[in-house]
Amino acid sequence: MRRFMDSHQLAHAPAQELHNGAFTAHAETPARARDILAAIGTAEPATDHGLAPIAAVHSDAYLSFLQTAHARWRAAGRPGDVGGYVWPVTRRRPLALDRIDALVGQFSFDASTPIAAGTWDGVYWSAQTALTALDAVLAGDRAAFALCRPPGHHAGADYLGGYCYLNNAAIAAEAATAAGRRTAILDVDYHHGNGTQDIFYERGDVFFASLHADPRTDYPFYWGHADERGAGAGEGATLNIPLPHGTGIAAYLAALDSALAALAAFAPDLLVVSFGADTYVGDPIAHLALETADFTPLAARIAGLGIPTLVVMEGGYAVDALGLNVAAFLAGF
Ligand code: OKP
Ligand code: ZN
Repeated sequence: MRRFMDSHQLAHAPAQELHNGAFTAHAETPARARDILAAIGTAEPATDHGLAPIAAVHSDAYLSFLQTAHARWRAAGRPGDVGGYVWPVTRRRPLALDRIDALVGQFSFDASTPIAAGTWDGVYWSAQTALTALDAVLAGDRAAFALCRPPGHHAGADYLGGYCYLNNAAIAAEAATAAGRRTAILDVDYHHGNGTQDIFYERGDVFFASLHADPRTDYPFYWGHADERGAGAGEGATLNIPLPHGTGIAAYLAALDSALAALAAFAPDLLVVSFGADTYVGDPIAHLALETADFTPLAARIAGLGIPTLVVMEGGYAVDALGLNVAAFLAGF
C-alpha cells in the first residue's frame, strides 16, 4: 500500500491545551507523525492540489480566518498560540467583527485547538497529503494511506476544534465525489467525527458511519448520538454507533459489522476511512480496550468490503504504541 506524508505537516506544533481545567502539554504533537513514520518505514510527499479542493468543503471566511489568525494575534500584542475564551451560543446573527477574540470564538468550538505559527502550513499540507493519497486510489490502487496530522474529523465547514482545523477526510471525500465516485466515509476514531458528519449531514450522496465512545460520556458531547441519522436529502445517510467505555475487540467488531452492512447497502465505489488509533487500550485520553493485534482483523473486515479505500489518519495519543498500532491496521489491508 502506498503511504503519504508531507514534512510540512510537522510545522504545526501547538504548545498547550486546556484539559480538565488546566493547561497541559498538547497531546497532538509532531512526535505522533514521527512515531508512525518510524513504524511504517517510508512515506511519499504530498503534491500540491491548491486551495480549491479545500474551499470545496470549508467556507472562504473560515479559510481566511485560519490563514491570518496567528498574525492577528501577534498584531494584538499577544504571546503564544491563538486560543479563544468566548463563544457564541449556537449561532448569533452574522456580524462582521474584526477583533481576533471575536473571530476565534466564531470559528471554533473548543479550547483544545490552538493556532500556532506553523498551523496553516501544517494543516494545508495535511489536507494535501489526503488528496495525494486519494489520487493513488482514483488511479486504481486498492488502498492508500494518508498520514494526516493534525487530524481533521472534528473540523466543520466553518469551525475548528478537537485538534482539527481542515477536515482531511471530508476534503478527500468531496474530491472523490467530484471525480464521479460514489463515496462513503467510515470513522473508526475513538471520538465522534462531528465535523465530517456536519459537513455531509444534509446530503444523500455521501454516506457517513461512525463508531465512537458514547457522547453522553465523551467528547465532543453535542454530536454522535444514535438518533442523529441525517436530515433532508441526507436523511438515513448518517449512522452513529456509540460504544460504552471498556469495549473490547469482540463487541467492537460486532458493531463494526452493522456499520459495514449499512455501508454496503449504500453501494459506494470509494471508501474513506477516518482511522484513529485512540481506541487502543493504552491511549492516555480514551477508554476503549483494543490491543495492538486487534487492529489487523479490524482493518481486514473493512478491506473485506472490497471497495477501493483511502485511509486517513485521525487520532491516537499513546505515542510509543501509535506506530505499531497503525502498522497493525495497515497490515489488515
Ligand atoms: C481528537 B481526535 C478531554 C479533552 C478532549 C479533545 C480531544 C480531541 C480528540 N478532557 N480534548 O478525535 O483524536
Ligand atoms: Zn480521537
